Amino acid sequence: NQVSIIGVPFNGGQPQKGVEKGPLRLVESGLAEQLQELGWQVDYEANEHIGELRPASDPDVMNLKQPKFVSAVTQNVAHQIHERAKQGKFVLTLGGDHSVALATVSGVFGSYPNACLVWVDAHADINTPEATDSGNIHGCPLSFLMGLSTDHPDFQWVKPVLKSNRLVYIGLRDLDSYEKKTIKSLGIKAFTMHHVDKYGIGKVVDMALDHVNPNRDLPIHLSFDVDALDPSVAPSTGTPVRGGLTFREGHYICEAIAETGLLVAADIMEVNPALEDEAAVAQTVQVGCSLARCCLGETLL
Ligand code: DIR
Ligand code: MN
Ligand code: MN
Ligand code: MN
Repeated sequence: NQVSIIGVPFNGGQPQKGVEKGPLRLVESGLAEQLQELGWQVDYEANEHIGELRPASDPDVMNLKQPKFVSAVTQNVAHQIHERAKQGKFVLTLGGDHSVALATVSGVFGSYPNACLVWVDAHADINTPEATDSGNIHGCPLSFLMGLSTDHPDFQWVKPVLKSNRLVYIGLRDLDSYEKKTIKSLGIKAFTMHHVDKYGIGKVVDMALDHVNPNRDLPIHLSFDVDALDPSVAPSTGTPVRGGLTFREGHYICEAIAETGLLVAADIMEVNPALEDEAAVAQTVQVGCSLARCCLGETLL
């Protein structure tokens, strides 16, 4: 079994520096070796030069900040991911900010058009270029991938690969009003932290998979923003929100999805080694690595 680690050292989807250092920190802490230990053949693309795709001029378009830079990087990485997935490799993408999901979902669904997407995040990341308050594209990738934002000139390459019944959220607790309206009007299944409290994580993951993958026969892509975890578990991230998933709840999601045997791609996003002290960074990096290992079967017997 082969896994391609795709590092995407990119921060252009949000304003804080440092998230571009996430992938290298995860790899330097031994992730590739850990996956080899689990029996995987590992290759690694660091994408050290994607910063060179930054255009000389990149003014806001509609409300979006740095649209040309985000578009160029994500289109480039989407092709890499598409190629790896087409070869039957498990694609493990390390962010970078969550705008990089434009690349991961485009690449994975290009190879697996019938896949479903489990989005684990404090945020819904479904703002449109008109609706976004922040203008940060890491809050918008799902609107492009679902075809809700078709008129932005810089993102014409993004195909509406994702249907509303193939997306499920877990961990939400910080939504913009436009995002709430969209989730409701499209009938997107969303398990907020309220549902995790009410039902427990075991039942939530069962219900989530029952919704997007009722016969357990479709490929699964997991996109995990580490800010879904409580800030006491993953402190070094750009937009922490209190009241998040515990260490075990986060890991349980990865384990239970790995256990289906249907997981074909996973994203570990928004680890920012420039935020908080070195102990917090080390803790966040460790958690990122262990989530990735769980996705690749570490805790399966
Ligand atoms: C907010 C925050 N909804 C935005 N989004 C974040 O900027 O659109 N996503 N932090 O990860
Ligand atoms: Mn392609
Ligand atoms: Mn996110
Ligand atoms: Mn988030």
